Amino acid sequence: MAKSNMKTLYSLEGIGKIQYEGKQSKNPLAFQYYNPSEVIGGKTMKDHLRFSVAYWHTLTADGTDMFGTGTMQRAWDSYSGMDLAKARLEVAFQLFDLLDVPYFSFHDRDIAPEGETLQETNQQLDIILERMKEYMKQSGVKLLWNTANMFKHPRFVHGAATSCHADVFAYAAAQVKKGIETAKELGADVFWGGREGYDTLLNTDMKRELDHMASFLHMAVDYAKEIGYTGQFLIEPKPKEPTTHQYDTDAATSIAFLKQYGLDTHFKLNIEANHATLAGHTFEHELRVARIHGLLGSVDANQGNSLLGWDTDEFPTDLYATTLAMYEILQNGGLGAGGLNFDAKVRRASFELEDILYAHIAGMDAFAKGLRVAHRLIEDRVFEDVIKHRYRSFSEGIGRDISEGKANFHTLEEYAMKHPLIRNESGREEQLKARLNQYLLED
Ligand code: XLS
Ligand code: NI
Ligand code: NI
Repeated sequence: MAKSNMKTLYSLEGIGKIQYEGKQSKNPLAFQYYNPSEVIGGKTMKDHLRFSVAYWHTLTADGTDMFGTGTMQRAWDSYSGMDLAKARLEVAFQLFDLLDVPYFSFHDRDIAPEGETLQETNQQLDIILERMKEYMKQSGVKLLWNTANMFKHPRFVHGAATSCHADVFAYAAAQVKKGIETAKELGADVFWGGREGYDTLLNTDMKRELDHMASFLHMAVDYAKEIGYTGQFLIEPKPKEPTTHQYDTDAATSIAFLKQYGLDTHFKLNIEANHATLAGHTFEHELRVARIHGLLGSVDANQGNSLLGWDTDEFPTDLYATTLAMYEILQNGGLGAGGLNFDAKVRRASFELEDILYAHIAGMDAFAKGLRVAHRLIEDRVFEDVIKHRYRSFSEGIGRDISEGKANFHTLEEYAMKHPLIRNESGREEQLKARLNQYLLED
């Protein structure tokens, strides 16, 4: 593909590929912890972490917030329409190259503008997808997942698959059909509920909406089968925002929904850190819930702001969170076809182009550090041994009977009567947190 003079235009001139320089480095355009080729536990860091750039935050978003207009200084914004879409695509692959990330993700509407009709929208999308395929081939960068934006346009005011209007359901189906075709061509597919929830029960038939959502997802599974798409479908839990109550509130709720409707063999979860905390859980809790059900598919790597009550989608820099997240991911045996997708945006006041690089470097280093620490914690069985010891009463006597399903209320009552003295032991929470700190600081 012909290169334009956009490199200069985008002011990335002079910035070379970001290199690993080690933790003593003071160079803000270098990695201190992320050393892609370094092998940890038999796998390179690059293969463990499978980083992905989120197109919508990094190439498309302009810094608009509830009170103010865009602030981002993006030279490519001088274009409009399809020219803008093409310019963003070009700069996207320059960024992927500089950061050496192996994956990216997008919503259909971030990469190409909507036309007057669905036909025109699809045509515009195809033009960009064709080019994207070319760039992907040249660079080796792959698509982690694509998804349908079914929340921005006013037609989705009442939701998409859970809209009260059948025409919207049909439109959404057409959009996801195209998304599955795209995924078959380029990558995986993810469903984020968008506006799948309700604002007030006074006008809502909850049972019907849940049934509709399930039948929508079954149709997606059927269509995938029909066209021979074998990638992974993902559901991304989120508790609120934009609707007051989202149906995919958290991992446990999403799993119950998938099981209730016989969808759990077709879908896994894409766990997002900021959605976890919005739901009143820790990131590691949501990962654990998904993991123990065998449904951890992929991760949206970001963080929230505990002082703000909304989805701030900040770049992840909290080392406790990245360490405990990597702990879950390693215990899961990795993310399979999933990855760590930076569903994160630079702050509105970080409006210069370089900030995109600093932000990704910060996130990549935070997860690289988390990986190193989590790997050592697991190798040294720091928590495993404590946990094993803590539950030891279930490996002998009455405890073993309970574990092996040999106990019943009669035998347990008899036992309880005979053993009136119960001796509990300390949970040692503070001591364990100090151990975690020690590992974090040592590495
Ligand atoms: C928004 C979601 C969104 C999904 C993809 O809160 O996190 O960005 O990841 O639609
Ligand atoms: Ni997300
Ligand atoms: Ni989010």
